[in-house]
Parts: sequence; structure tokens; C-alpha cells
Amino acid sequence: MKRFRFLTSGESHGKCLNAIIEGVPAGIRIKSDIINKDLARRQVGYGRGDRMKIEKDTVEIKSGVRFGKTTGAPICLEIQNKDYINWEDVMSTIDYEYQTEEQIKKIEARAFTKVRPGHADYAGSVKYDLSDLRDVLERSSARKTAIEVAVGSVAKQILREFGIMGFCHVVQIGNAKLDFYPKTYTLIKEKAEKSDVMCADDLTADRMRCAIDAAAEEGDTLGGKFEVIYGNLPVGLGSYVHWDNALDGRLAQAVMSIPAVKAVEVGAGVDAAGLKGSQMHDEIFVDRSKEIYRQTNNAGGIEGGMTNGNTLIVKGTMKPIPTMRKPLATIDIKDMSPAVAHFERSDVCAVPACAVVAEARVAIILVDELLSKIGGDSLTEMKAHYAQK
Ligand code: EPS
Repeated sequence: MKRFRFLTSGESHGKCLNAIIEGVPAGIRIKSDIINKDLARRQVGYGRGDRMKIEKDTVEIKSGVRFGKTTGAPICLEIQNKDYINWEDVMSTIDYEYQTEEQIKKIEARAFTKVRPGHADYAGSVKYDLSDLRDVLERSSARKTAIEVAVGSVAKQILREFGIMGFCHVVQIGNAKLDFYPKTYTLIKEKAEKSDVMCADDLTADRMRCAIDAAAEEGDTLGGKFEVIYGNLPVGLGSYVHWDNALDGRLAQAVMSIPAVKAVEVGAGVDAAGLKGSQMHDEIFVDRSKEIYRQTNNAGGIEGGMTNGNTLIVKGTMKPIPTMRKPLATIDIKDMSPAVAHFERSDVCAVPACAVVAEARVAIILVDELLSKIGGDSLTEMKAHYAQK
């Protein structure tokens, strides 16, 4: 990250999740209500597990904001894990030798050694030399994406000051695909917002729910595909001069690193392989007031690693969640014997939640690029620079 930097901490069943964000100019209105709305969006979705019934994620802004506005100081955010009361002994930070017999029983009951294929368990245990896979699960869990959504919500509130706004929607769950797109982005957003699978078409949403029910019945899980759309972006965020400045590359990294994401596309994405140049590239026209416009957007708003003024379209593919009721063949790292994979409470499908996380991650990269382009220590300075861009 160049200008908008942050770190997060916290475990899935630990006390809380935290983030410290650095680089937010002063004078930006940050509302915890808006952050909480985004947190709630990440929690809903047909096919999510029982954890979401326990948690009602809410953020506490602990520093960097005074009377509703940023001061330029680092912003500290915190989300409490409500489930922690059930895990206090298991997640204790106190030395093992100081634990009582009763506590040790609880800790051992929650330890596991049968790795889940597809999860971070095996590689994590080897990398960090951990014999209880609980130590890997706790931080590798997608639970940490809650605090990332809170950080993304701060980023979105900065972008909104410049009229830049985005949304996400789900286009595939299992084999149920969205073939019929409503005509405008506004309609897609409105329909998707009302749907518990975040799908903009009612019939496809029904098929998605049926697919989730069938997978749940079989003890299986499902992945899918989502799109993140951002509009009203200035031309020239990102750059072609070095590979690590290319906006498409940065967005791909940001979305690809969400747990379970296996592919990221921009615009036409993988379909570009089958198109001719004349079909792929978006021809440029000029209207009467010398404003340029295009009739297509296969580039997805990025040319040469830079925004081109068109709507940004990022697509992500999520694999099915690896924690499954249906046992998969694996090994027990205790003695390297054959075993069936560990199962504990999980989700059947979390594609809508993943889409909300991707929307947040994209906002984080966009605000980092915006700050790099226009700079400024305060919103006033940023706005003055933006007007001259
Ligand atoms: C999640 C919390 C987790 C899981 C899920 C995402 O809660 P728990 O493990 O207590 O049920 O529901 O985690 C995973 C899918 C994963 O791979 O770890 C959340 O808050 O999003």
C-alpha cells in the first residue's frame, strides 16, 4: 500500500478483531452506522452457518475520529467477537502450565490434527511448526474479513466525497448462473441488494437457493462468481510505468487474496481469449460537447493498467468452502496416518459475503490510488487538487 496503509489483528474465536489505518486525511466524515451497514451486508446470505446467528458485527471507532470527522491521526477500529464467551478458555493467552485441569480438558477438546483438504491447515502447520491445527484455523478463518470490510467502508466513505461509488452482486452459485442482467447498473444494484443471494434476477436467485439446499443436504459446499462495479472514477488511477503500479494487477492481488478466491478477471476477463481484436476493444466516440464515450466496456474500465473513465468491472471466482460435513480423505498430522477431515460448524455457501469483502478490498486499492494521485493532508486540500486534476 502506498498512502492508505493498514494492519489487522484478531482470531476467529478470539476476543476481537482490530485494524489500524494510517494515511486518512483530516476532515473526512466517517460514520460508524455506515460501517455497520456494510458489516451487516457481509453477514447475510443464504447458506451461511450458525456463527452468523451469534454475531451481530458492530464497529467501535477507537481513535482518529473526533466529532464525526477524521483528524489525520491513525484510525483504530474494533469489532468484538460475541462468540468469544464460549471460547475464552480455548483462546486463552496464558501459558499452558497455568491452565487448570478443567481448562486443559476444554482446550484439548477443541484441538484437532486431521487437516481439511483445501484449507490452510496442512501448509500452515508445516510453515509455522504448529501441532494443533486450531492455531492455523483461528487466523486463516474468513472471520478476519469482517474487520477488512470495516476498513473498506472507511475507504468507501472517502471515495464518496469524490462521487466515486460501487456495489457488488453475485452472478453464479454452483451451476446456477445469471444469464439475464437487468439493463442498468442502478437496477442490478437495487435488485441484488434485496436478494439474500445478492442476485439481480429472481428466477436465478431461486435456482441458487435450490443449489445451496441440495449441497447442504449432501453435506457439501458451493462456490460461485461475483462482480464488483465502481463508477465515476477519474482517468489515470494506476500506471503503466512499472508492473507493481498497474491498477489491474493491484486489484487482482487484493481480490485474489480473499480466502477461497481462485480467479480474478477485469472486464471481459477470460472471455477475451475467444474474441477478435475488433470485437474486444471498446471503440471511442466524441459527443457534441467533445466528451468521449464508448458503446462497450470489455476493458472493464482499465486500459494500460490505468482507469480510462469507464465503469470498473472486477469479477471474482470463489471455490467451495473446504470445511465440509461430507468427509474427505486426508491425513492426521499427529502420526501421519490416513484419516477423514476435521469438521466443525461452517457455511455451505458464502459467495455473497465474499462479494462484499471484494467490494471493500477494491475500495481500499482505489482510495490508495486516489490519495497517490491527488495527495493532500485534509479533505479541503484533496478537493482542491481533485478540481485541478
Ligand atoms: C466466518 C466465521 C466462521 C465461519 C466462516 C466465516 O465462523 P465459525 O468458524 O465460528 O463458524 O462461519 O469461516 C470460514 C468459512 C473459514 O474458512 O474459516 C465469518 O465471520 O465470515
